[in-house]
Amino acid sequence: MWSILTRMRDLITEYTWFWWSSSGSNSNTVLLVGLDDAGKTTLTGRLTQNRLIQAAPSGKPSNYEVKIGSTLLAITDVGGHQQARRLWRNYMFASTRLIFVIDASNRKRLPEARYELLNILDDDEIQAMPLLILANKIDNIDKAYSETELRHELQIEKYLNVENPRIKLCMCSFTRNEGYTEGLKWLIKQPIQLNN
Ligand code: G3D
Ligand code: MG
Repeated sequence: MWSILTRMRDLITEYTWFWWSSSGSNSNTVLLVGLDDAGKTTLTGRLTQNRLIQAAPSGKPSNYEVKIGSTLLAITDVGGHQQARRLWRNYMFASTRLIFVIDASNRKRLPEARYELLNILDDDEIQAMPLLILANKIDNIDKAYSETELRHELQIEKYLNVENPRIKLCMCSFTRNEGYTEGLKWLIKQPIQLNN
């Protein structure tokens, strides 16, 4: 009985959070990064139309506008292939918040994802930017890392074990529409520096 109530509460949260008001700036630029195939396009489909969209072949950066309460997010997806990754840093300077999507079920590519993530976290010039890590595809239950394993594998414990962490890790599944709303709510509430 309790699990049914919990599931109902989760469902209501997942489908109504768009209308919740938020504190913070009225306009925010969010850069969406992560390796190719992590689920970035799937997330933008969820956020803009709340449905699964067919991923277009990687190419030009894509821009999306998402209204969350009183907060308008301008989300840019630059792509995740090697060539696109070189652009991430340039786009970061025009952004106020970051989302890093990881395929939590792809153990083979975890070192590659960790390398790119730590590059961002250790970059002195973007230290102040809040960063949400969305560990996607946890519906692949046989392969997906647990949250504890992932914190360890990504070597992000030191960034999380502080009083006011600038990063947050959320375990989620975009196809199941689960697990990412709490992270987005956290992200838009973080104080931002406009002149990063
Ligand atoms: P990208 O934009 O980061 O490159 P995409 O990634 O959004 O194009 O997603 C890559 C593949 O992962 C897609 O599969 C997509 O359906 C799948 N995917 C996205 N989110 C999830 C999820 O939560 N769970 C699972 N199991 N798969 C997911 P295809 O087959 O179309 O390439
Ligand atoms: Mg894509």
